Amino acid sequence: PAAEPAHLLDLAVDVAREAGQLAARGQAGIGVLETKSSPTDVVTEMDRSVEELVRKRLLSARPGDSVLGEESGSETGSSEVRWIVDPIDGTVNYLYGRGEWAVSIAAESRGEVVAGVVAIPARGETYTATLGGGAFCEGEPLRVNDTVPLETALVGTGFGYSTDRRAHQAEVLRTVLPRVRDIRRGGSAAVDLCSVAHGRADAYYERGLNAWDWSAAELIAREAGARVAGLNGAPPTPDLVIAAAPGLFEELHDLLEPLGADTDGASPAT
Ligand code: LIP
Repeated sequence: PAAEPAHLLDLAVDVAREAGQLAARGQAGIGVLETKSSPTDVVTEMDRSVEELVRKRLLSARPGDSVLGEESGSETGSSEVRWIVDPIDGTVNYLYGRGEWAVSIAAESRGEVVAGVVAIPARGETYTATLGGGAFCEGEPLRVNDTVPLETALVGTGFGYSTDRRAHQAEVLRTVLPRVRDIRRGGSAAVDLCSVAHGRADAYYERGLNAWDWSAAELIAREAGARVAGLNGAPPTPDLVIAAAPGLFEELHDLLEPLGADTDGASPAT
């Protein structure tokens, strides 16, 4: 099948909305659980079922495609298109009945992300972008905030799950917090990147993400005018993702680099 970004996006939007409804129904049920399973099991279960639905829908529409998903890894097809899927990004928010979680689906064609959707069911907001075609929220065009000095920037970030990583992230934050307007820890990287695209935050950085967390939202932020990169302009990697309007991006980058924000800190002396 043809791999025009607009067609891939249409499919991704339909699938993300359907998946979002399934997940939202599941979230509503978490509060009334019986003791036979713990809430975290239920989230893991839901993560799997949502990813399964997304896979099924994408591959029945486009049988030769490949899929990389957070829950079940990669499945390789014969076409030039690969889908990158995070069924529920922001699982801790999901578990606690909060609204900041998203279904994220990106379409990559010959190794380049050409379409992306981040559906946020609890807010009734769907963010979309195609490569070169701009970024939108519910059809409204998005633009990042004008560049501001770091000291007046609202900066989103997030923390990894391992305690060693967190200790160093706290060290980095000790330096960053007094230098910015304020910090937000939203709990979903995909939503955080969309917030930069939407002007609801000026910048964002996080260490320890995976491609399924950032792929769709990176395109959305970029198409809205943000720079999204790791250190020294390299493409995002699990080491570090930074996003902000040009100018502010460099200021944040230059603060983070000497702090070793792309590392877990100095290894203990031997
Ligand atoms: C989460 C990220 C969040 C990060 C968490 C976690 P998940 O993804 O979106 O920004 O701080 O450590 O990785 O696990 O909810 O899909």
